[in-house]
Amino acid sequence: MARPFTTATRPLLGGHAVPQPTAARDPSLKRNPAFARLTPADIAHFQSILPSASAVLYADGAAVTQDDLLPYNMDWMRKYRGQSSLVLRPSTTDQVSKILKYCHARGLAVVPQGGNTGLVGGSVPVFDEIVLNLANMNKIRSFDAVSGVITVDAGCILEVVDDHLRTFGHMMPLDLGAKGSCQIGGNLATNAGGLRVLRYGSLRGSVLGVEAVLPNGDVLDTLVPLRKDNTGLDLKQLMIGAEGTLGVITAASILAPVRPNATHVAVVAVPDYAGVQAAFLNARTMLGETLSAFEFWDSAACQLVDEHLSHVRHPLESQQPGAFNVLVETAGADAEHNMAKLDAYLEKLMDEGVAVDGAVAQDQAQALAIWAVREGIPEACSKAGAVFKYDVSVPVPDLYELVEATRTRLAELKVPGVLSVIGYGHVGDGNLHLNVAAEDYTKQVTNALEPFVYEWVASKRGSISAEHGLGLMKPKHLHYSKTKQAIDLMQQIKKVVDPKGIMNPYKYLPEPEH
Ligand code: FAD
Ligand code: 2HG
Ligand code: ZN
Repeated sequence: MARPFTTATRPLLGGHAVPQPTAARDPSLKRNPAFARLTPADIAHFQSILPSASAVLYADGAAVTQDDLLPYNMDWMRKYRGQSSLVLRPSTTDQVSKILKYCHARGLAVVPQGGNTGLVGGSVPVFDEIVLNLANMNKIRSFDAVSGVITVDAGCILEVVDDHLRTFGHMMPLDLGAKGSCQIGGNLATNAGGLRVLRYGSLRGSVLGVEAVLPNGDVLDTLVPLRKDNTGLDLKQLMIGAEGTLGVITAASILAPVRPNATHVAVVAVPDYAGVQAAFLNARTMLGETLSAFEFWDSAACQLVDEHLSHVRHPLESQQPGAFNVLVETAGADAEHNMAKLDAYLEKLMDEGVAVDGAVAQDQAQALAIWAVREGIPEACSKAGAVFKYDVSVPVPDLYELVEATRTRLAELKVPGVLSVIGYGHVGDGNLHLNVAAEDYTKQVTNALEPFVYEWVASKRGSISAEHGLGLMKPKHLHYSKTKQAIDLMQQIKKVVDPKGIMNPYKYLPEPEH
């Protein structure tokens, strides 16, 4: 089922003002003096590796200005802004290899960048790091219908790959609201979760092989299309979820499941969070193997969608304050069987008073309209204001408590400028998105939320990053989810793979203690 992409394609300079550079707003960030600064000889060298004029964007103030590079320096949320004056856009693995070999020798820092839809500040520079943008590496290398394995360049857009697979009756095992902009390399680098984890599991399990360029320019080729391979450490897993700190992913082989030919979508209104849990429990038992997505959002999220997305209409008229909506999707081979199951499920929810309202999509257009509400929430929220995003894993029964506790805290502290606190997400995976929309990214709001949110999550033994990663936002909070031993080991691995620390610096891990 194709879903409309409405979110990450908004015009970059519409809406809120361009933020101050990240480093100007956070004086604790210091440029690493060990990194070299760009010289005219560097630019000439990069031009010799990338002969196409549009592949080397250097802000010399004449042909290319710093403003021209804003889309590469600023993130989707308009929260983080770097000050790079050089963007490189290679088309081949060999070019990436030559670029990194040179950067390694010179001590030039590099930020790999995919679709720049990341939500933790990982995809843009902090200071003057070179942006290595993968958009020109966009070839689908092969698809084998027998094994279902697709091999693609890292810069392929997720939706393009999914559409390609559709023609063979297959699909990507992952889907997210940013599918029209995010790239496979970015998906792997963040180990993206999204809307299909409930059915197809973590992306880690679907990736059979990765081709990556290491920080010294060596190419690590693990692109084998094998489902089973127990020959030593599984090095591709090091690259998945490393957020560009251990190298640049240039290609991947992914197991693409057969696309189910019958998909049904329903939206149900429940009066409280207990209702969300009851609906989920019933979905698991009654829908069994046909259940393919289970998402939820609160009435405050509904309100933001109503207010800010004129093209999206909620299918359920009555949206009581304090109530919740759940989206249930089933997918399988037998349309009649699946529909009968979904009908029985919805009937039970209504009979038992779990649900107070509901609608089942009668056709593809209606199914897309229901998904548009869910997928439109991040965009609606960002139109409301500056958004503080927390992406956490906690046991399902405790999940919504965090939203309530956050509302209470912000009200008690009388924090100025807070516009809305909303909760939504992949409840079937125990993954909550807590979004706080505010007038601006102020210290007062940040200090009210952090470390409060992280402490709350740690008290439940949850994760402070369920699916978005760590980026620039979370390294100093990593200890809430990982032990000292685990962080030490990660730092040691980083040192071995990237001894000069040129790959995506200032991010992902805290600075090692000396
Ligand atoms: P970027 O944002 O460009 O980069 C993300 C990180 O990966 C950076 O650290 C970057 O350095 C690194 N990177 C990028 N490409 C490479 C590469 N080739 N090699 C090495 N490192 C690389 N995320 C979810 O998990 N689930 C969701 O449901 C979800 N929904 C979203 C909805 C919206 C509207 C938006 C804006 C974002 C959403 N995201 C979601 C977050 C984001 O889209 C994902 O994290 C996505 O996987 C990032 O891909 P990208 O190509 O945009 O990567
Ligand atoms: C989603 O599930 C994404 O919609 C984005 O992961 C969540 O913006 C967010 O907080
Ligand atoms: Zn999500």
